[in-house]
Amino acid sequence: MLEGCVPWPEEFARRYRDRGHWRPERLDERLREWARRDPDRIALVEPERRMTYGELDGRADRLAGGLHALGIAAGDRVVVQLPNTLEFVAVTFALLRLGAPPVFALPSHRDSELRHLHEASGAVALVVPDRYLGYDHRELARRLALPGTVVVAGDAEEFHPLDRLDADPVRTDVDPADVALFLLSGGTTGKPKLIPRTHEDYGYNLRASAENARLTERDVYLAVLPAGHNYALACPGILGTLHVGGRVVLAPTAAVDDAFTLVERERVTVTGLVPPLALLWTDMAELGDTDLSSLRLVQVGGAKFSAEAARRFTPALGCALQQSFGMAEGLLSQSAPDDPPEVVATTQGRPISPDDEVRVVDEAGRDVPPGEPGELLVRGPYTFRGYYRADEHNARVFTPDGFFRTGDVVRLLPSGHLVVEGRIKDQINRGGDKVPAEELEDHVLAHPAVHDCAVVAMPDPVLGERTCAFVVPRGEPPQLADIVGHLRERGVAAFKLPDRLEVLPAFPRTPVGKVDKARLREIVRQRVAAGASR
Ligand code: OOB
Repeated sequence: MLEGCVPWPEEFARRYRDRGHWRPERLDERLREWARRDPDRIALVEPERRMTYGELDGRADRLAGGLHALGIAAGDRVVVQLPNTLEFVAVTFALLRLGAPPVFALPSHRDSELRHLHEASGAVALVVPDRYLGYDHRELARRLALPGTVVVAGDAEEFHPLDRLDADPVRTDVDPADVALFLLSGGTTGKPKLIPRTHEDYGYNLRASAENARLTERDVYLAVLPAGHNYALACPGILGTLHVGGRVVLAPTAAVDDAFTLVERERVTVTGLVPPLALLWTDMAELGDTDLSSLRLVQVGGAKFSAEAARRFTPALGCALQQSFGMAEGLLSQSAPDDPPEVVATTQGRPISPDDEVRVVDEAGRDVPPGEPGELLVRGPYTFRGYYRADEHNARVFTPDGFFRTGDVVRLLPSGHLVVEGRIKDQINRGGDKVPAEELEDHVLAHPAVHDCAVVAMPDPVLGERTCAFVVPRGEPPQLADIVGHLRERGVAAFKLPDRLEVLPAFPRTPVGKVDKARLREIVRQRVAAGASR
């Protein structure tokens, strides 16, 4: 196991292998099998390009050879920030074959996040697109001037062009028990943490969710959400679809009209959305201008999907809905095909593995009575055992017997279904985008006109939540635009920028003297409800 990663205790690993959850198979092996069996089968589709299984397999091999020639070897980490493109998939398989785990950054990440990911992972290389949505990632790489190699998909300027990385494949000996890739946590304290996922555990993740979605080689999966996010990557997502020999359509952006065009043209059968997108899809589908008849299953998750929205969804889209409550750390709870419609509308499904162990506990860590809300703790065959190089943090977020404290508040119904009620972790869930409060507070505090800062969620009809920054000013109170400008200068991703600023002379405190965030949430909730705008 890669240094800095926490393995499962031997007895658990043995159990997961004995039960057939973990298989001695690397994440890239099925691709080879499909390529041999049916090389001309289409694996990937972009609006203007297609790639067969044979081509993808060959490209991944040659790319692995090229990356190796640049000095990237087994055990090295590589930060990958690519949009939903053929290159994303080819680079991912190349790195899996090399045994050099990719660390998936989101395309919306900027200087602050990329620098952190690079440092925290000790990466030896960075892979970026030339430009994406009008933003020049080469300039970003230039500004960051990180140690190591920079590879660019497209016009590489002074960097290494991805399309020229083409060399004979190298033989590597990757152990399926080892780390395959790193996902990012939504983050609560400080900077986002890295989540190691092994070939065995992640392979089970994608197989079990593919089974739950009844995914077959006839399915066409549309990747709308970022490819490097767990949801679109492997729940069952891109990797799950390729595992069963299906076809993956890569949407260049999340724009609804573009996605609808792709659904109609490519006869898409399955996709995954966050709730704000699901609302837009519902509205657009009700207009009836596009032929969506190929869709059989749409997953919605990443943030709470209300029961009302869920009830409208199926008639509008004419296909089944699957609620998905998941996390990069592991646990995945999804509606099953045989769940009655009301259960699908009102719950976030059931954990997908019979060996997922869930507990719901009160503040003292005691199990609450069945059906009562409490914090969800989880342990299981695809739930990680520790963040990368984070012993102190791990000691806090795991129980001594290895349950991960999710920070989510849920109810566990007698049927085994979970209902997400809220969260105790200090994070804003902005329509599926996770904004870690403390990280943002640290950035805001660096503004000269800010004496103190507390970031909380405020209700929003579309995104579910938006971000409100409360500040205690130092002298003349700052405006929202000042704070946003300051955050942009510091290279903070756009989805983390506060939507609203509230200025207070002092913060309310809890009896022990901590900032009373519950009170702040209440203040902004009332002000939003009263229509007060600032
Ligand atoms: C997914 O993964 P992450 O890592 O971006 O975020 C995980 C967190 C959860 O701990 C929970 O707080 C929230 O996102 N969440 C939901 C939810 N799905 C995720 N909260 C309420 N209802 C839901 N359905 O977001 C993710 C990963 C795999 C599949 C689906 C979502």
